[in-house]
Amino acid sequence: MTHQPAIPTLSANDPEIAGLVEAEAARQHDKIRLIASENYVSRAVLEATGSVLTNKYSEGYSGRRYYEGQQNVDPIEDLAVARAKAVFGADHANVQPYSGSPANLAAYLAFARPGDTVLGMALPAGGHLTHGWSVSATGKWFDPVRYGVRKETGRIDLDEVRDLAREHRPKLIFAGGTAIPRTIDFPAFAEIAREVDAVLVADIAHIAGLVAGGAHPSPVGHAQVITTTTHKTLRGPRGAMIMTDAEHAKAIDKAVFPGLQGGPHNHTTAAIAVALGEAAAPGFQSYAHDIVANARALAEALLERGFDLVSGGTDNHLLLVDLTNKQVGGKPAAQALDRAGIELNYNTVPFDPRKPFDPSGIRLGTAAITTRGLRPEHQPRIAEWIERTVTAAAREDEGALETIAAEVRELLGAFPIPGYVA
Ligand code: DSN
Repeated sequence: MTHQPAIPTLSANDPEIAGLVEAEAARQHDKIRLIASENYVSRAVLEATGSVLTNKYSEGYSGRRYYEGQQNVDPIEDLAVARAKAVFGADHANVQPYSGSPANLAAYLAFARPGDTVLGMALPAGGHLTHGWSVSATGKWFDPVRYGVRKETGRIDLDEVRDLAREHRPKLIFAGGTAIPRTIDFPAFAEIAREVDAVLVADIAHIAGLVAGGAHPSPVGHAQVITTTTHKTLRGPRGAMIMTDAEHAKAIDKAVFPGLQGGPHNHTTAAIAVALGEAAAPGFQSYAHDIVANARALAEALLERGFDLVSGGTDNHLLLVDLTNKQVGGKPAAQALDRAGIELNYNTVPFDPRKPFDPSGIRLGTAAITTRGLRPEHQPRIAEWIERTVTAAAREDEGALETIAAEVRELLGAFPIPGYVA
């Protein structure tokens, strides 16, 4: 039972860290991983991430660096950029942001000034911290206005978005978030942004793989700026990219470097290129559609068991469950599910009466289990385990959780993961 690629030198030189890496590989093998922002990357992506490229400094852009020795890094970054443009059909791509939050900050630096108004989705409604939430620098240094979802439907209220945009004339409008189970209407957001002369930033971190695989409409041609992490449904390394139309390219490049960052992480750039190569290969389109099919099947199975899904279901990889009717909070449920071998996170639900650190909901996503090969026919079993666990959690029945964890491990034994040989 070992991590793949194998880590013999690490094991010899630093057994303490190696032991924890091995334990993490086993943990990722033994759990049904339903955290909506996670996945299993390929072994090729793992190899690129662990390569000697981590040794190199490359401040600047290809052909315009501040350090010598870029004979290999330049073509790697060129490939990553070309593949991003091809996969998404974008005019321009910057693959250097360290992760999603810095990518979003680049949009602020490029197109707004401190104190300017920005319009984003409220965090408790499904937005992201960097869309202007109060505790984020974006909420402290800018003047944020927030939209939410309709109480009756759990869906984005585009009338509210339009009204707020007309009233506040934001410099930036963010479309996208971290807990949105439904299709995002990019053309409608674009129309609103055009009307008030705002730059539309589509944050597709969660759905990038679905967009790449044709399982969610693309924001290209609607949003001038598209930010994304590379490690969620897109199934690449921890990192991010920004795509733009031709007009907004230069400002974004200047904002990323030298505006916000120094040297790009070249090992990550290479791994992004590898992941984008995989996203362009035959098979990725089916993967993207399979993620959605699994999410729909899981939603149906949970609804049949009386779970209350925000918006009543899902169009993408993500489900948000309000556990109020199950008499258990999101946090104790998530902790019990983890002990039962089902890993997810507690989450606020729209209009949540409870506190963010102890909210009413749990968030689930199907990107990782789909990579692993689980199919719609497995989803009723997962829903059954979730129900049994939630019931056991309400009764504080630890024995029931151990039984479920053993059943989970038995099923998963037939579904290998790329980073581990059992
Ligand atoms: N942490 C990411 C997520 O889980 O959605 C957002 O930053």
